[in-house]
Amino acid sequence: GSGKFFVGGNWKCNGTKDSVSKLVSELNAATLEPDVDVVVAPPFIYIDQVKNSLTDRIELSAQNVWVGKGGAYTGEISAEQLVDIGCKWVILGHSERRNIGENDDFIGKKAAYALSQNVKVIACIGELLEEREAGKTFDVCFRQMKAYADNITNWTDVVIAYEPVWAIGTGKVASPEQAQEVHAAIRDWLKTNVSPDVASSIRIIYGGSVNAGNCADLAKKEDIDGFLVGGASLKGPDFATIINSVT
Ligand code: G2H
Repeated sequence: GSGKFFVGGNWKCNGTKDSVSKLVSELNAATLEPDVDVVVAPPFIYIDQVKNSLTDRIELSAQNVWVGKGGAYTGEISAEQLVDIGCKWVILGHSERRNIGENDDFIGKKAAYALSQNVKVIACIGELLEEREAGKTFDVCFRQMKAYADNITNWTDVVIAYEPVWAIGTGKVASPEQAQEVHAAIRDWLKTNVSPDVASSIRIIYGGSVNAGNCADLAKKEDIDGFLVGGASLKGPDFATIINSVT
């Protein structure tokens, strides 16, 4: 793989002040491999609580961000506000947001603006089941990659998350071979369409039903540089097992 292993916990729209406090305690108590970048993404409303109680060993991510500078945008949160509270990352292009109307171009613009404010980006891509069955997996992933590439000039602060939609929250994890095949194709696409340097240095992480039991085999694959974890990131010990699956 490329660079340091990267594991993100996407808490999605889950939690209460109490459950968040319990999860933070579990994470603070866990022994984590030093050579792994670890990020958790709580719902916006709990980011500040987590930031103020979680070990600095783990960085904070948002699950979404506004496309430009803040202002009269009811219900939105700006990149400047993420910076203000010490939130260093944002997940963009998740299928659960594409599914409610965010398109490639809007996501690309969000990535560009976040990066301009020094908010790092976990850029998600991935095909639907019917797209995979129609043999369009690479077409879809490359189209989504192109929208990022049309907007991103500096890839240093970008991690790509390949999340096949059929594997998200379904318990149907991609096989290590299925994931590896797409990761290698994405890296190859970057080599041709962005640069060999970016292709070899960028982290490409896998997401979709990763758990404490299936992470080790996935982590062995050459082009899998980490994970974006949903359900299993809500359990401290399981999330720690996934983080420690690198070795
Ligand atoms: C995919 C993943 C985290 P889960 O969405 O982004 O969720 O691990 O629950 O499939």
